[in-house]
Amino acid sequence: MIQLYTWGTPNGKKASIMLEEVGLPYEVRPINIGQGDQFKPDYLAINPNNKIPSIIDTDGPGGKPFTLFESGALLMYLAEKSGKLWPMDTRQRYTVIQWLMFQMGGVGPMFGQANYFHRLEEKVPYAIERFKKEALRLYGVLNKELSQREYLAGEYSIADIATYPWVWRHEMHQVKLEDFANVKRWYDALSARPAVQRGMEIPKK
Ligand SMILES: N[C@@H](CCC(=O)N[C@@H](CS)C(=O)NCC(=O)O)C(=O)O
Repeated sequence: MIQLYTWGTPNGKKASIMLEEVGLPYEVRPINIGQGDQFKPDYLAINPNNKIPSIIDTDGPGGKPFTLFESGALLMYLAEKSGKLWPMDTRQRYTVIQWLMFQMGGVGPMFGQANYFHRLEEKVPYAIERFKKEALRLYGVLNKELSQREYLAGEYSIADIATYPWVWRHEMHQVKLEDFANVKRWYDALSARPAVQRGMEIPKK
């Protein structure tokens, strides 16, 4: 059984979409980051970085419990454990990892900052401009790549799962998906997947 520590934000939804896609049994442990649950000692023992998501696999490697944080690592672990969405071919696997790292190092942090500064009451025009510009640049990269392939790494993969919940927040960082036709086509295709729909509803209210 996988215990999933999560909340209703993009990084949390990556993990629940993945668990729904691969069909591993899991139970949800909500960590209300708005109320500071992530700073409680019990949770810091699981994730010293005080962020969601994290998992405990009660039946981890060697049949022993395994604790893991960082959403990218979670996706790789769950792919490897389930044997799904994890290409055996080295080129394909590293292409998936490349786009996953692009999400972890670029899309997530930049869209996150864009969201933060757009919503901040005390407006900081330089920061709004900087992160909006970088978000638009990243949408441009995604759009160009998705003009050549159906999914980021060719086949549907954990790179798509990692990127989708951040694009789901496009209105928050004030990006019109209509301006990025290939991203929109890809976004609509993922939105139509039943596992993505179920994963996006976690944690249930
Ligand atoms: N690199 C981390 C980022 C996780 C992250 O930023 N989580 C946010 C929610 S999307 C969080 O828990 N924030 C609470 C806090 O910073 O106190 C990952 O991908 O797991």
